[in-house]
Amino acid sequence: MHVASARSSLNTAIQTPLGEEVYRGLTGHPKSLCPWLFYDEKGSALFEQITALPEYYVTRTERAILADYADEIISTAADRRLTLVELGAGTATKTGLLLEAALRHQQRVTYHPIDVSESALNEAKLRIETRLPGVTVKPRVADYTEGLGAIDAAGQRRLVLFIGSSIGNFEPTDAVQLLRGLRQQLHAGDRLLLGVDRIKERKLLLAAYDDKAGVTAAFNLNVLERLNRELGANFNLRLFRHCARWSEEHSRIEMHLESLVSQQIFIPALELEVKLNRGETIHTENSYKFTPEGLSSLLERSGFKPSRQWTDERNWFSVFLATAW
Ligand code: AVJ
Repeated sequence: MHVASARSSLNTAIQTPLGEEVYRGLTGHPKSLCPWLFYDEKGSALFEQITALPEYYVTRTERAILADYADEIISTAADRRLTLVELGAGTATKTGLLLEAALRHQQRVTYHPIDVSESALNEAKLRIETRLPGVTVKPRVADYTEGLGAIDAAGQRRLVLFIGSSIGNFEPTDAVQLLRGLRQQLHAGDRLLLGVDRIKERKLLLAAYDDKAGVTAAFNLNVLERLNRELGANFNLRLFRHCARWSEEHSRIEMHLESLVSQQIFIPALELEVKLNRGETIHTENSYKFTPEGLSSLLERSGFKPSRQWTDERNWFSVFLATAW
């Protein structure tokens, strides 16, 4: 291969979001990779499996809260007719509960799911419009940090859903930035519904991120498989071990991939050599857990006034309704 063409293929790989992130993460100290890298086709399927695991209480607990309180949530939010917007909607399986409640409250609802995955959005539109006549779905392929202001709510009250504990993936300062950015695109009086996981017994948290069946381990290791496939890397998955840790100091679950030996990895598309010591880890995810006070303060610092909170009988998960002011 000519030097010139090697350069240009290198540049194209580094300039993709994937290449940029992998380069940044694996040349950093300590080594890390961003959680969004998990969600290729296989990773998304593994995440769906995680949500059904006995140890992973997160999804089913939030769903139970929405099932119990959807009508109350909607009537608290709806001082005017509502338009629903969802950030990182995915296939929007829990949203149906809120849409049904909204339909009991008003005859027609417009729902704007925003997600980076076009296929997930198409699936959601088809499923929801078939099952819930009265709901008009207007999907939007976008990163949820942008383009919310462009959504025409036709004078209705916007209810923005940011559920599924997605906020937990952000560093506290980034979470504030994200919510402030969101606030700027809303009008005073618009609503935010935030689903967050709560601090609980360490044993329960660790089990949720290190299940017996090994699905979370496979989910974590899949990121290396993705780098092998998409960047030509030569990670040997058997030389890494999934590990989940609870950091009391940061109130977060950390997921890491620990190198079992001293080894060198080559990533041709980035012309990058990565050296790992035995026991060194690649930090792949933070999942922050909250107290109601911590979350209220986060909302207040971001321009939202918390109005109500709903939780399950074990206080494992909370759904917060807040108002932009
Ligand atoms: C999708 C970010 C809510 O943090 O619980 C599940 C992702 N990682 N198991 C979470 C995840 C490992 C999940 N979120």
